[in-house]
Amino acid sequence: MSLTPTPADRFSFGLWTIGYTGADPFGGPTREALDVVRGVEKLAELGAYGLTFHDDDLFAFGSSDAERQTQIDRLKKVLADTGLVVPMVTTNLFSAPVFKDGGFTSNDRAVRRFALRKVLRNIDLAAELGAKTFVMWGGREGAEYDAAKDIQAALERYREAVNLLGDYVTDKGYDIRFAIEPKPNEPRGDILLPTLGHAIAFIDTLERPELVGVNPEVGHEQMAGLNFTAGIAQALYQGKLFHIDLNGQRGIKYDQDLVFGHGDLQNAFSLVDLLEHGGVNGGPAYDGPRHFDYKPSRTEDDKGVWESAAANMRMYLLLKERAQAFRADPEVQEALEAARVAELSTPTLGEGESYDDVLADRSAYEDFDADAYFHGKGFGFVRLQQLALEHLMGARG
Ligand code: ASC
Ligand code: MN
Ligand code: MN
Ligand code: MN
Repeated sequence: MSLTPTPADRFSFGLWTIGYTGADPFGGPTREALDVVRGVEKLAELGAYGLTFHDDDLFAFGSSDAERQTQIDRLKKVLADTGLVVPMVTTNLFSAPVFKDGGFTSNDRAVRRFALRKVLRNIDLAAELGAKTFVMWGGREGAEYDAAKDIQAALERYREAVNLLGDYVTDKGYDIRFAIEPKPNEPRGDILLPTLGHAIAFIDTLERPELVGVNPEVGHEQMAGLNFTAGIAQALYQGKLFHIDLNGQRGIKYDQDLVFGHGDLQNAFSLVDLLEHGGVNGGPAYDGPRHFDYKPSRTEDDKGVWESAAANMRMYLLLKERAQAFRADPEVQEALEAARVAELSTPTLGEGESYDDVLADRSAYEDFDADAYFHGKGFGFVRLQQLALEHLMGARG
């Protein structure tokens, strides 16, 4: 397997990631602003296939129509010159001061209407550029104080907004689906739809649920102490993994946006295994872009920015290589068998069985000796985990 990224790997990057200048809440920028043309050229050189962006990454908030168009034209030209594509577009409803209490769910109705217009305009641009996914990260949709936000009303306004956007793309005939990106907190004290589970439940309440899925970010779920791979498995199972944000995070703290694999490496390994191979028992794999939403650390210079961009792709490919070796190892297959991992796909009920049959089955209860059942036998999960980690460490095959 080649460790050199090519467009066939479908790696994409946010313009805000490679363009991050290092500004944080405690200090200003440590690097120069990045021009979109140079950004696309560098990504193409490194073997990426796609660029994604927020409207405000490409043309500053408040740009005139002419300034906006100039930037769109410059982007289109460099895309044509390099062959890069724009698989996803998203809207910035969090940086401008007007969004300080949110966009779709600001307590202020005029702000909500402005947010809708900003998003509708950006959907037209997404369609024009051929993007198939439109991400909505509601970073400011939340609150610090319980009394300050009626969460039920906020969810209703969120619903109203997403329903309207669904009507819009349907009426316009755009081939675009939406992906909600959950995050538990930061920049708000608490953010609406804090985890992918909350988002999937919310999507069920929409008028066109088939148009809406999730865009989970590694670090965002891990900030809530959750197992990202397990969450992704549920999103795949429910047909809702429309897009993904890969990066690294080390535990429950501020959103680190490290290079993919530079946080919880074990979870990154199981994630790549799942994305590439699907469930062990045949559950779906992921076929969308491998999108990186990381921040080149503030300590890095321009050279370090591109080294870190390349590191994301290399980490993914290395993990993919290790996951393939793990799956191909006969000892792993034997350990999986011993751990009865495949047995979980055997239905608990027999063909056509009802609760009456289960109730009539004495072997299931009356004659089932729960105390003696395992006779001191374990599942051997630790052996399996050791084999996984040895593959991850390159100690086998
Ligand atoms: C996004 C997205 C995020 C945020 C963040 C902005 O579109 O996926 O996680 O915006 O990267 O800094
Ligand atoms: Mn993040
Ligand atoms: Mn993200
Ligand atoms: Mn982010």
